[in-house]
Amino acid sequence: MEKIRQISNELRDWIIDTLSKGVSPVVIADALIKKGFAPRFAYETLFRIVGKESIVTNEAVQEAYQSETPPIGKKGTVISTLDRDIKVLSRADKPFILHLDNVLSEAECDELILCSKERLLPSKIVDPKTGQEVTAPGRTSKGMAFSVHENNLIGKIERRIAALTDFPVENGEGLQVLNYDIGEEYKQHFDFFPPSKVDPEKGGQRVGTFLIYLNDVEAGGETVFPKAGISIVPKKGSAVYFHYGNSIGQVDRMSVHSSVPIKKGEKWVATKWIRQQAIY
Ligand code: PD2
Ligand code: ZN
Repeated sequence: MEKIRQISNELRDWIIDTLSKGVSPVVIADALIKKGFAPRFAYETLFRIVGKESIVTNEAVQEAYQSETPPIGKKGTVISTLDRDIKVLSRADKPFILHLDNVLSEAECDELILCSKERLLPSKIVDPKTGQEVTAPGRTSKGMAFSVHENNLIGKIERRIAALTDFPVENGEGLQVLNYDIGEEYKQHFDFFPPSKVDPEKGGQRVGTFLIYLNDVEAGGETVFPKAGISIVPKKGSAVYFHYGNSIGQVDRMSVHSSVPIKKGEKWVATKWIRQQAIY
């Protein structure tokens, strides 16, 4: 039987995780060989990971992510914007996740829902092979996108997000509104683009996501970061900012996340994806 000579990113993450729990590299190499890996490849891969060298995976080659605290993480526990003081509820550093209260007023949440209701369509994902947007069984919500500064409300929210994150409005994609009904979800994914699909002419890679909860959900619908052990319960007007792109162009695979199925009620969120540079 042909021996395996490439590992997936998931398997590489598993190896790193297992090594960090103190399991000996020899035990892990044995496990890989039992799974059908060529022995020499299994050992070389492990030595590279232990020595923090880059290894060939079936996606892209990347050194271990060097985490950096984004500007929003250096602002203390109450962050002032032009028109609002915003309280930090909790934070994690690796991956970087900041949970914020009171980012939008109740009236702003209601107005966003009202403006987007008539424009909802089935949500799409970026196909990692083609870079094209396609519908997928892992993302069952409906959604729509506003254009940048489409109206006064959108402009006000964009300026608030820019003041909070220190990323200019021009680095932000159009604000998206998503609506999940009972059973609807967004399975585990990354928000950054597959590195080979990054367009340097259009702002480059995504580096952070600003996600605002527009309503309270009766049951389910949490945003879950399994590698951080964090689950954010939607609360009207609150938000979560997670940062996964550093200044040397690496992306943080610890930022993997999902929106779990709605059990009761419905869920509305607004998402702003932020790029390395200005998009337009
Ligand atoms: O709706 C959410 O909680 C959620 C979770 C994960 C949204 C996204 N990702 C997204 O829009 O990328
Ligand atoms: Zn996401």
